[in-house]
Amino acid sequence: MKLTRRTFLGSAVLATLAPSMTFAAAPLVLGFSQVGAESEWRTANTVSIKDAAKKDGVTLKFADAQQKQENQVKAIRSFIAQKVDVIAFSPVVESGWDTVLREAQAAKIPVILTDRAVDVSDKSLYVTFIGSDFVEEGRRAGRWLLERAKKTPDATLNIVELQGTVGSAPAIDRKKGFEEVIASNPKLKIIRSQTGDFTRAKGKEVMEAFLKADGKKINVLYAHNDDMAIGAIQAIEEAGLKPGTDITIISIDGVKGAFEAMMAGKLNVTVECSPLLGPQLMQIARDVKAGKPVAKRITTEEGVFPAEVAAKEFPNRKY
Ligand code: GYE
Repeated sequence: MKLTRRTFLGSAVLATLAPSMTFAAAPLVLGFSQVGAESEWRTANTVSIKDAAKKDGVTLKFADAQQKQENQVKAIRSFIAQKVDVIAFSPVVESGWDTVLREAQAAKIPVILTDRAVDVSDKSLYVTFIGSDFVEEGRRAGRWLLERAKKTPDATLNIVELQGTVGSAPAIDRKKGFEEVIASNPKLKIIRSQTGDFTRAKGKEVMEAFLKADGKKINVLYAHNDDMAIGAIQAIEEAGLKPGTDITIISIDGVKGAFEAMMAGKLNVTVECSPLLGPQLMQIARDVKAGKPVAKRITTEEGVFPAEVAAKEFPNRKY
């Protein structure tokens, strides 16, 4: 009797366990090292990744590097030690990744780059790079200015530039694309260029220094992201000038704050850069885990939004 009962119970337990053991695959474990929380763009990017992981049942191990490469290297090493299925990260700067990426490769953990690129000679160190074409964003900013300059063909336009984080892919590429395009008009001159580290506080601080040095000579501000432009707008107002009128302002990202500034007449144009990479990242991570081939480069589709369309577009903005 006892035996039979045990056997019966045992098989009942087995019967309930068996389907889950056989059919439900273990959730994918994804280690993600984020740059930091330096901008509105970054906050939206983090939300997109966390939401997509939740929705897809992916176990996300999320680490914020506070804009420091050494923290990202530590996070990647800890993901390797934890034997996650896939590692993804948004590299704060382009160079200096070879060693840690080789460690991930030796541990047979695939690496996905999101948002920013790395500069490594061995491209097999990562499976794919999902993100924007930053050189093209810089060109779009430059093309908008070329058009605008046609209104004042005889005037020299003195440009000040607020660069993103030194050594980061978006700072290098947005500078390059912009310079490439404006080179066709010798009246467009970059008179000062300095980093504002992609933050409002630094954008304001550096713009104050630009204004102190050149004041009314400045005709155009090109900021590598909206947050720095918003910080600079404050500096311009505090200096008694009208942002968007006395100084034409061009920036990149297309966050809500930029649309609000455009609607207030203080920002002239924003070039879109989408932070909503979460759903795509989860899909690719699953494909990679399943051994499916993935494209080496997945480029985000983006537009340009001048102030004239800001009010109409604002309700459609998702970040
Ligand atoms: O433009 C900026 C952020 O890497 C594309 O980083 C991203 C940039 C974005 O801090 O706002």
